[in-house]
Amino acid sequence: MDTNVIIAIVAVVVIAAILVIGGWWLGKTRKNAVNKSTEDAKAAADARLAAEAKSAAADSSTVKPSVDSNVDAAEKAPAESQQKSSVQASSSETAAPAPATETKPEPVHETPEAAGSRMQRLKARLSKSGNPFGKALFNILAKDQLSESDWEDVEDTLLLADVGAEASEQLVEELRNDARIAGQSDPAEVRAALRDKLLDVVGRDMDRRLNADKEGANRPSVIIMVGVNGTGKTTTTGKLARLFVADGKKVMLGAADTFRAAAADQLETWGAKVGVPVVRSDKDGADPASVAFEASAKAKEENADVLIIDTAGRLQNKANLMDELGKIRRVTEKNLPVDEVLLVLDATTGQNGMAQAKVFAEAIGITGVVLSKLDGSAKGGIVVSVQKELGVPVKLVGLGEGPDDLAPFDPEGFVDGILA
Ligand SMILES: Nc1nc2c(ncn2[C@@H]2O[C@H](COP(=O)(O)OP(=O)(O)O)[C@@H](O)[C@H]2O)c(=O)[nH]1
Ligand SMILES: [Mg+2]
Repeated sequence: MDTNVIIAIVAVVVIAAILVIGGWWLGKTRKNAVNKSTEDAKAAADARLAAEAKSAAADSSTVKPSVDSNVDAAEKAPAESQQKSSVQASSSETAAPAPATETKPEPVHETPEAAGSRMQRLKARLSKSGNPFGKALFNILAKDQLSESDWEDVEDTLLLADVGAEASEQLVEELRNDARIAGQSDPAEVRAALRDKLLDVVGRDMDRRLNADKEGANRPSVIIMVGVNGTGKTTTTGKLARLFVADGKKVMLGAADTFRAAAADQLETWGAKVGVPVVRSDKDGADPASVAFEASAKAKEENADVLIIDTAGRLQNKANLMDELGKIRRVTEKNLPVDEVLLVLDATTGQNGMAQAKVFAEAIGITGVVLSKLDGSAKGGIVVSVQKELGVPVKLVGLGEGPDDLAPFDPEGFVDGILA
């Protein structure tokens, strides 16, 4: 064989060997590098998961951190995370002595807003809502020269706001004769004159206290709520219970609207929030008078300060109504005297609502009016007409659907609200 050929073969073999060995060595180092970076990444991930688990344990001893990381973290740092959760658990035990899982927790009752600040809110809400008849009156009266047609506008504004024909005429007459308005034309004086006259017509000196709040009231003092379906009786019963609770009184409710179990449920929800018991029947269509009887017996036995009985308003005619309400009243009076019958009237229904209200007033005899939904009404003048026509004061006003949106009616707050 030629020497050159031999040298070439050897060279090829040597190069091949170098390539094989080099490749093996390179592969090995790369694998090492990959392994190392995998391990680094794993270590970093473990550390992160452990940290997450720790902070989750710090946030809450009962809520679990996300499922997978929980397993890893428990492996990585079991002692630490367990220690942390047991500290959390014990500290939460000291904060709330009844653990949710073992004994039934005491329900946390809401603290209703006291009566005082509610009227302030009424004022603010009236001035914001579409109840602008006071403002409209002021804008007309503050003009320099009042023509006949301006005075007609004043009267129309009053009628539109449901002040009622008789009261509107009287008010216009008095405004025309007031020197502060006729004599022109300091706006502050015009406003003061209008405020005075409106206060007179709304009735600044009526006794608007609930009978239950008067000295020498019966104890338990019984209130029956009546009114057309949908006016807000049940809602008002719930809100009124809160007002009494805010005043430190022991309250009980009777669900004598037995047309649907849902009505009693609605009342129970209100009662539960402030810890007031509700006497009810579970049967749809049960005798409302028997619920009233049981409720009054229970209120007497448990020495409640106030019992409020919610009734239904779904009655076809006056005879029907007199029958049912009369019976509720009679059976209640076997246990306790009835101190108050409150008629709930929806302010947004205006004169239509008034006609129905009169039927209720005749059927049972009322001692006061709750004007509900005054927040959504431009007809605030109904305060004036309802008092004139039914002969009883507006005692409370509903200002919205919120639990504390019921306030004792305060004529000054009301007049300032509609003039603002
Ligand atoms: N905006 C407003 N809604 C009210 C007021 N009072 C009651 N409502 C709403 O009127 C509806 C009927 O109330 P409800 O108490 O069931 O009437 P009931 O049939 O007379 O018992 C409900 O949607 C209440 O939230 C109020 O003062 N303002
Ligand atoms: Mg109801």
